[in-house]
Amino acid sequence: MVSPAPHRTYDFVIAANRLPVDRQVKPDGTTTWRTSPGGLVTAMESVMRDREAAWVGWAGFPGEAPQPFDDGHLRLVPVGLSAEELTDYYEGFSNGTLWPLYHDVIVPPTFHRSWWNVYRTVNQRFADHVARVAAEGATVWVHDYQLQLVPAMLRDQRPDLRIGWFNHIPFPPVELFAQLPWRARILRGLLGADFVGFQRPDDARNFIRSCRAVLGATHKGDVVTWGGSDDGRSGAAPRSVRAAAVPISIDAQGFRDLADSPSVKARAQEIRESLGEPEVVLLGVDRLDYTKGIRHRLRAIGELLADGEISPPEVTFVQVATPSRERVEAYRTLREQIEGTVGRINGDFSHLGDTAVHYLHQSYPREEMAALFQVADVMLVTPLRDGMNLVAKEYVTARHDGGGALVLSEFTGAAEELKTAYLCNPHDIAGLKETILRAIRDDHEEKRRRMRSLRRQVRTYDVQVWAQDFLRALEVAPHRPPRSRRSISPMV
Ligand code: GDG
Repeated sequence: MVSPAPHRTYDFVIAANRLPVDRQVKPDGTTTWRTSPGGLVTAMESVMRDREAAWVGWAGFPGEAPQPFDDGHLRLVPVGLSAEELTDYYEGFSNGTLWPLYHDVIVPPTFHRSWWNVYRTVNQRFADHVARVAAEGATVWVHDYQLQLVPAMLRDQRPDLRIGWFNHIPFPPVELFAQLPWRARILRGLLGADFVGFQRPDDARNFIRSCRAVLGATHKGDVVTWGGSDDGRSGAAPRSVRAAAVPISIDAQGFRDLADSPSVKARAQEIRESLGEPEVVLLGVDRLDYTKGIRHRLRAIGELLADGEISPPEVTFVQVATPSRERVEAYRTLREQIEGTVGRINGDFSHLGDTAVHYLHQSYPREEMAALFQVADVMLVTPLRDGMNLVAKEYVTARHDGGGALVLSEFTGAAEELKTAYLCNPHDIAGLKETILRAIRDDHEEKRRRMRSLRRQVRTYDVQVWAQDFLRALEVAPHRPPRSRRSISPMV
């Protein structure tokens, strides 16, 4: 990785909270960067092939930002964040305010003016970095809820840019969004974009309704028109922004190749043996997050064990709960609750050598994930709310042998596409238990039929298609306001 001449600008710029690389510090103190494997990097590779691109993001550690550097064709531009800024902007406003508010207030969101102030400062810093590296007329793709003010902050400095924003998480109904003390500022921030993309049509509709109710914007179909400016002055030239669903997916071919490799297949066999060759392996894989419905899932499993419907060693449940946001209070409480429940279930239903619930609070390499998916006869994806849920798509892709069964919550973005999964409402514990039993007991042919259709869906609409669709939508997004149809009085 070499640092080229300064002041270069790029036709395509990505802004995301994190850079797609991790810093490695060697024993001798020197540092190198390793590309973090992930869907977003692969997706971006497919749309960056023919153009010089820059990626603006936090480097993953507090303090001064390292100098920009190149990784192949990609220019990486680190944004510096102090430890205090990380506490207020990332753990605070992003994960303590926005995350719960945008996920149906499963836990109560916390509102602190000091967090909001730092969120604004950090968003401005991201916008300034993008403004410096973007070439005249460049395309800028801003990602996710951490950077909702960036589109307008960028538009102010660089009206020449074509700006898109994609929300990886749900956008809440206006009845919930309206709780946010800074609701109007967030919407004005997003309306600096030309195109805003969401996981589900309902998210796009929620956004449009919020623009109408909170700002008094007008809309025609999926195009919102609003005539104010970021600081609330009226009289600025009206802008039109299109809001639509462009659901994210996975690198299906890459994941299939990984799952198909001899080492992953051998590892899958090894895992099955180490579990004692059960007849049925149930699996859950989630970041340890209250949105993922792990407690509801454990409740259903505990009751199925108590009812005698399932029991080890024939049936065993493996739950991987990847450590996440451990400095945020709600996550620490959740971990205690889950670990208490797993302990109780195992105390009541495990026997020496036969464990009812294998609970793993660890992070694993992707190869291990692919092997675990192949071991799972029934995959339990039961979030209370989830923007998409890539685990569901990875699971069906890993099961290229045609086996397996997917139990999927209706409250995931994935449920919009994966319609032949065993769909469930995770709040309905009786219904969830029945669905799990059906997924275990249905005949082989019925399961294969369902999995075939799920695999086809993920193979056809993969992450490369997603990225191309997003950029196409951004390219054709309107410049001029159409004649508006409906307008109502704003809330503020
Ligand atoms: C947000 C939205 C949306 C998990 N544990 C390990 C590991 N993982 C991988 C999974 C999957 C990814 O992390 C998790 O993706 P999800 O989609 O399930 O969830 P979020 O992290 O909440 O992501 C979500 C997504 O953005 C994309 O737009 O789908 O709704 O909340 O790829 O396999 N990977 C490895 N080790 C682990 O221990 N290597």
